Amino acid sequence: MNAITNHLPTAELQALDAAHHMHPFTANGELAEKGSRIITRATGVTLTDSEGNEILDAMAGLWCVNIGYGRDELAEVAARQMRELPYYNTFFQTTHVPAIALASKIAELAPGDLNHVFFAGSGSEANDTNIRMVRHYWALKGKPTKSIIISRKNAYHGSSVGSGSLGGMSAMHEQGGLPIPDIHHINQPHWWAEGGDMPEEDFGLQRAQDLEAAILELGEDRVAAFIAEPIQGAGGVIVPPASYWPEIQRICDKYEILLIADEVICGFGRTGNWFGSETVGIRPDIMTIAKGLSSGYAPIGGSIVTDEVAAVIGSDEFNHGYTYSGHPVASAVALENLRILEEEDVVGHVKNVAGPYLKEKWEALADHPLVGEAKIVGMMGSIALTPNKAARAVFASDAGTVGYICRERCFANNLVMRHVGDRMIISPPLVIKPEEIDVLIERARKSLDECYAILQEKDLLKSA
Ligand code: PXG
Repeated sequence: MNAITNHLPTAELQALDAAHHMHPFTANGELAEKGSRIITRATGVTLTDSEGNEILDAMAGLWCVNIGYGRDELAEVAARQMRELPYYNTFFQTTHVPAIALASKIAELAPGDLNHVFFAGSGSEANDTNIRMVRHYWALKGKPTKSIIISRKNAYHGSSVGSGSLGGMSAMHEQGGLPIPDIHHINQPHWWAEGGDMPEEDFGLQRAQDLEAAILELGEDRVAAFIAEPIQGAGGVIVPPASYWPEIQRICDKYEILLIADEVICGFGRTGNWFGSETVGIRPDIMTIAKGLSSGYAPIGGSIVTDEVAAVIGSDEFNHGYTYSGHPVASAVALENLRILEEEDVVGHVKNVAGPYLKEKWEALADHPLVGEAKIVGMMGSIALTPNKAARAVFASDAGTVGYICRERCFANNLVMRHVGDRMIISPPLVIKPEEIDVLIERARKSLDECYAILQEKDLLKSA
C-alpha cells in the first residue's frame, strides 16, 4: 500500500465533502455520518483511495471505463485538442474536425444504415433528444398523434425529466412530478423475479407480447416508439430469455413502431460485440450512446439514427441542441478511445478471451448457498441472492437489506461490486485480464461467505 500524500487528510476531505457536496443517488445524511470513500487515482482495473487501499473496480466506474483507467493517449489527445480548439459549437451551420471525425467513425462502427449522429453531453441528454426526435419524426410524416413512447418498468434511461420519465424506476417517478405525458411502461422480461412457474422461454415470449397488447390498447396511431436496453443494466443486469427480442422486433416491424435501443451500457464492446443490438439480434432505428463511447474519460453521448430517420428529421429545422453537442475535446477523446478499442481488438478480447473466462467462473458462483442464479453476457453479470434457491424465494427482510450487507463485505474486501435490491452486479473494464478475473471471483466468493455468516448470525436467512 502506498498512501497518497498530495491532498488533505481523509477526515478533512470527508468533512468538506459532507458540508458542500450534494451526491447523486445517495442518502446524504447517512453519508455525512459514515464519510465517503475518496478515490484518488486509478490504473487498469484498480482504484486507489485516499488511504492507499487498492480496490478492484468490477463496475468500471459506472459501467463506463471500457478501456480501463490510466491511458495516457487520451490525456495527450485532450491536451492537444484544448490547445488547438478548446470549444466551438455545432449550431447554425458550423462544425469542427473532432465532431466530423467522430460522427464518421461511429457511422462506420454502427450496424446497418445507422449512419448519422446527434451529439449530447450524456446518456440522459441523448434520450431527451430521442423523445423529441421520434415525436417530431412522426409529425413530419403527417402523423402527429403518434406521440406515445412505450418503455419498461425497472428500465433506466437517465435522470433528466424526459429520460427519467422514459425510465421505469418508481422511486424516481415519486420525486419531481415524473413521468411527463405520453410515456407508457410495460412489464420487464425478468424471469427469475417474475416468471412464476412458466418455462423461461414462454415467459420471454409473453413479456414481448405485452408490447403488442399495449400497442393495440393505446392505438397504433398513437404509438411512436419502443425504447429498451438490449440487456437491462441499472435494473440489475437482467438478461432476457432468448425468445424475447426476436418477438419485440417482429412487433415493431408489424406496427411500424420506431425501435430505440438504449446502448448506453451495452454499447462499445460490453456484450462481446460493438453493440448490444448485435448480440440480441435487433435492427434499431435509433441507438442511445454514452459511457463507453469515451470510456468515461470525457462526458459525451449521442443518438445514432438510420438514413431514413435522418432524412425525415433533416427535412425541417430540428429546434434542439446542447451547448456541448459534439464538444471538440470530448469528441477527440472519444475518437482516441474508439481507436484503442479497435486497434487493440478489445471487443474481440471480451468475446473470445475475458468473456468466456469470466462466464465460466461467474456461473460457478451459483453453487454458493446464497446464490440463486448467476447470469452473464460479455462483461455484464448478475447474481440473485436468495434464502431458498429451489423456490426462487426473496428474503423476508426489506429488499436491498441483504444486498447492502453483501456490498459492504465486497468493499471491505477491496472489490467494487454493486447491489440492486438483493441482486449483485458487475460490469468490469473490458480489458480485464484472466488473472484479474481470478482476483475478482476470489474476493466475490469471500464476500459471499462473509455475508452468509452475517445472515446466519442475524437470523436473516428467512424467506418472505
Ligand atoms: N441509459 C442507460 C441504459 C443508462 O444506464 C443512462 C441512459 C443515462 O446516462 P447518463 O450519462 O445521463 O448518466 C444510463 C446511465 C447505476 C447507474 O446505478 C447507472 C447509470 C447512471 C448512474 C448510475 O447503475 N446509467
